[in-house]
Amino acid sequence: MAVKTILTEPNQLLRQVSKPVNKVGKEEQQLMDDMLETMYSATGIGLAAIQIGIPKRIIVMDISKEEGKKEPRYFVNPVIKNKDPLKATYEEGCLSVPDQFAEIDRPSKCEVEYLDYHGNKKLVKADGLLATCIQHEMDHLEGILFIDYLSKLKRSMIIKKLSKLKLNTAVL
Ligand code: GNR
Ligand code: NI
Repeated sequence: MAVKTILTEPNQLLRQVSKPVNKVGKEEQQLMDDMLETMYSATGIGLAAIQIGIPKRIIVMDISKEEGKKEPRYFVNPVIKNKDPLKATYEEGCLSVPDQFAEIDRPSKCEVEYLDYHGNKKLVKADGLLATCIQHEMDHLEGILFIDYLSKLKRSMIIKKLSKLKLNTAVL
């Protein structure tokens, strides 16, 4: 297992559409292990493979609240089967958009079909934070970030801030 570098906006890789996985094998499981370790070390609750530069349709997540109790979840080739017309608002953040937060509306519930860590087909009925997080992560698979739902002005201000931050860290 290894902690990988998380890509941050602006980065064209984050805009790539990720490719479906043919088979959940050793390589994919190793990737999921690395993603989980990377996510925990960054204290995130979810991570898509593209955030560490790998354009595969793989997501890891852990939304457990209890300190020290790990509940890792793995989603390979997730597909949304059903979205509730009712929307819910959450304050979202993203490890690829550091220190920026915004309230985002998304369907409050959804059903997602996916393959688990062992390649077994699963269906989850998600609501609350799980529903929000799955949809946030599935956006990453399409090259979409939560800031894309903001006004052009808000989005460009955030991207400008992050570009400056990158320039500063590059010269340090
Ligand atoms: O750590 C994260 N927290 C979070 C909070 C609200 C809505 C979505 C998220 S996902 C984010 C980690 C991340 O960037 N995943 O792609
Ligand atoms: Ni994110």
